[in-house]
Amino acid sequence: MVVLAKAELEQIALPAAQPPLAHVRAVDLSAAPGAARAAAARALVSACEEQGFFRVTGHGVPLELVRAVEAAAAGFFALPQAEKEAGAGRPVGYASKRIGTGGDLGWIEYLLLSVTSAGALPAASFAASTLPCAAAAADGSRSEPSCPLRELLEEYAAAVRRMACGVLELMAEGLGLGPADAISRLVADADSDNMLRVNHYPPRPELQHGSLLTGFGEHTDPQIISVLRSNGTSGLEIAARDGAWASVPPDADSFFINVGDALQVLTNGRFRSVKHRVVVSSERSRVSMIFFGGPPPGQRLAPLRQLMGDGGRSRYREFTWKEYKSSTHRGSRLVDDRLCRFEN
Ligand code: GA4
Repeated sequence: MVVLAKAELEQIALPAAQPPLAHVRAVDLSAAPGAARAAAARALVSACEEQGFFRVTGHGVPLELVRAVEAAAAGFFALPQAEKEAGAGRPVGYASKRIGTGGDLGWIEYLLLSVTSAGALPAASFAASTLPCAAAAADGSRSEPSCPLRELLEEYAAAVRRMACGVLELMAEGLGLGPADAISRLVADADSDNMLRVNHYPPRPELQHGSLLTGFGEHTDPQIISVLRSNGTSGLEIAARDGAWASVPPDADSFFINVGDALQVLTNGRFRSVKHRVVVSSERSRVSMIFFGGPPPGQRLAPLRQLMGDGGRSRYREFTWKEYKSSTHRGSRLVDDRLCRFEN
């Protein structure tokens, strides 16, 4: 349950609903090699240039798996608060209403988890009873009992990571990069810093001040790519390059892809990370799951040489992912422009 004081509710009240996004580009990941795949690769590149955002169809992630994870996650969020809080942790674990360390609040509770290379979530990501069924293993005397939510999240993370790599391979093709894994290897590496976030936005409370609430405030994702899925409930909004906000129509079958800051750097600003936020206006709970594909901590980030052109100038100074990540987590507010500190 998310409980906010009146002053906190006022802080996250939003004035108005935004118009629906006129067109969300769709990219078919299952397009057959040849002309259809080349067209999909071009559509992907245009979408990244224009909006930093698109949806993928033909993604190969079984929808039964997705629905099973969503149902298990809803079961977790329905647990008594004390049980969920027992697994509270920073930066990974369960948390409610507080996002990051800069004082951001939202009408949200969530699980934030690290994903290991095989797509599995290490036990270390789950403080003893973060997940309902992990508690039984806390005495260490027995082998861990089966935990449906953990198992489903592992399976889901593995499937979505594979899909994210497929998207990045198609992207490399569209950008004319060789080798095919020029970008995807950064997310597929054994040390890649991938994360999974499961968000629960409870239905909007009765409000005296304004009728909308911020679920997750405006920000860009620091990673290379984010793969987002929600349970067919509205709330996601993205900002166009001119700053106008639009709501993304819910889609229960596709996955949405966000360009992150690190991809903006790799493409020397050709792709721009998309500003987005979540607004809570619905009578229905929204559950969303986001896979964040980040590079290994020591990975140097700089524009890919093949995208610089002759005599091209890098818009960013070189830095490591570890450097960027620690600068983004050090008390920064969601809304902050974090990349500007790394511009040349
Ligand atoms: C946004 C993307 C991911 O959810 C996240 C978030 C992180 C957090 O929740 O701790 C951050 C946010 C995100 C960007 C700026 C900093 C860090 C909260 C915040 C204020 C896990 C991430 O990597 O960056």
